[in-house]
Amino acid sequence: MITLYYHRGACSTSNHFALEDAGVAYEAIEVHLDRKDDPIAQKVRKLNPMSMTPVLVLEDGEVLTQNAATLSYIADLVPEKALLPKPGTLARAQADSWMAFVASDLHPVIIEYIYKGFGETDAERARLVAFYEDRVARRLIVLEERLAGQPYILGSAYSVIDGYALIVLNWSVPAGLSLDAYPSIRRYMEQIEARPTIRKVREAEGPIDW
Ligand SMILES: N[C@@H](CCC(=O)N[C@@H](CS)C(=O)NCC(=O)O)C(=O)O
Repeated sequence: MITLYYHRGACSTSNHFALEDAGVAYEAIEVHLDRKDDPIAQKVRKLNPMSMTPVLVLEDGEVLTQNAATLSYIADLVPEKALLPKPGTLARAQADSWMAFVASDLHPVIIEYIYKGFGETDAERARLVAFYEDRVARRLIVLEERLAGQPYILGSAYSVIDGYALIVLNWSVPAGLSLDAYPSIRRYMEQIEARPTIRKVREAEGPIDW
């Protein structure tokens, strides 16, 4: 059985979605990495010295980290579910490109957006707000345009990339980032949140305390 160590509402929850969609046998264990003496946190820190989730422990004890790898691995366990296009195809290369967009562009800029308030003077804060507004908007406009003409990032079918994008977009709430200018993104988030597998995972993990 695969074991997932996750933090509720963090990017690791997208792996919880993927395991549920894949329908494989798994155990999902919540970890609070900020709790120094917690035995599960200590174990996860050993498994991933960067002290981050997701951490997957595979049936043979092999450890796999990094969303782009863990999500692809889970999708490829069940090719019949088409949670990603077949490896080695151009469609898969395009999917990898969108996975990288979510992991390397969208994920960090929404986290960074929180820093916009860090300036010590009004002028510095205004400069940071303009800087981070521009950085995040450049990514969100790309996603908005993509979703204006199709329901999911890869087209008409849901993929593990969408579950990851949902989690990252959810952070707009604690980041204080308004998505009002992005109606297709808002529609997309509601649509994914309503999927039975996503709802099942949300219920299993419990409410998120932003
Ligand atoms: N590049 C990593 C990023 C993982 C990541 O950002 N994990 C966050 C949760 S979303 C985390 O564990 N943060 C804890 C920390 O930074 O201390 C990946 O794709 O797996």
